Amino acid sequence: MGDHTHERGEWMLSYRFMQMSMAGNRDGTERLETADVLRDFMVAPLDMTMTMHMAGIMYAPANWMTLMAMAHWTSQSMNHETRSGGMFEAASADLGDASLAALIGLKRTGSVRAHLNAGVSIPTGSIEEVSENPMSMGREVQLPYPMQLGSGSWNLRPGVTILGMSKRTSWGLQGLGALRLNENDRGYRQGHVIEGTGWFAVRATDRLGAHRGLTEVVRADRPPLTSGADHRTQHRDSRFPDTARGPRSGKPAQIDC
Ligand SMILES: [Cu+2]
Repeated sequence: MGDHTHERGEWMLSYRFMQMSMAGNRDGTERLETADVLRDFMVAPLDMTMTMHMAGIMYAPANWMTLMAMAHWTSQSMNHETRSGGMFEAASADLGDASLAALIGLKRTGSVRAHLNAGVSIPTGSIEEVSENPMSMGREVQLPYPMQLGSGSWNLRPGVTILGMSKRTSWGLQGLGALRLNENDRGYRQGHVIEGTGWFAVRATDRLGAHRGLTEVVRADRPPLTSGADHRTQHRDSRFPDTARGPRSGKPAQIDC
């Protein structure tokens, strides 16, 4: 997000699609069997899939400043197993938190460039997602943290991006934070996030290149909710490498005017 800037007067519309799936539970770096989780909790999460559609608009009012607005729509579902052996699925889908940012050019010429990311995210995503589960006796109850669609808080998104380019290759490094400014109206605040991303691309044609990224997210999280393993604060802390590989369009579904 916010990995490039524009020249004065340029517009860009973008659409990105992301799909993610994960499975299993860990204690620290150690893998846990579902039975291990169910020894301590009434419910164990099994796997989760998430689909995200992201739309963005960028405009540069000056060469040194690019403005950006982004919104996304998320759909996610998680399978669970209960201590008594029952299975159930929880799902949620709607808008997530929107964001606004200004990208301020620090070094705008030469083969290595840099800009600051000054952003804010707006709590447009729901934190009121509910559903029935086998223990709720027909009542709809609050879904666990990872199934909520927004943070519920206003967040600062400060960051810095460094870009390098030559004729056939380009690379970038970006550090981006999410600092949660307020406790949300359900009485919790998500953990602050620090994300580091690096990428390297070789240009095969003008439009297509290979891309490899690494993201590290550090979270310090939230208060316990109820009896499920994914409702607990300390079980949502993470620090993980997230690698993406594959062809990436140099200009992803965008219209420049
Ligand atoms: Cu752009």
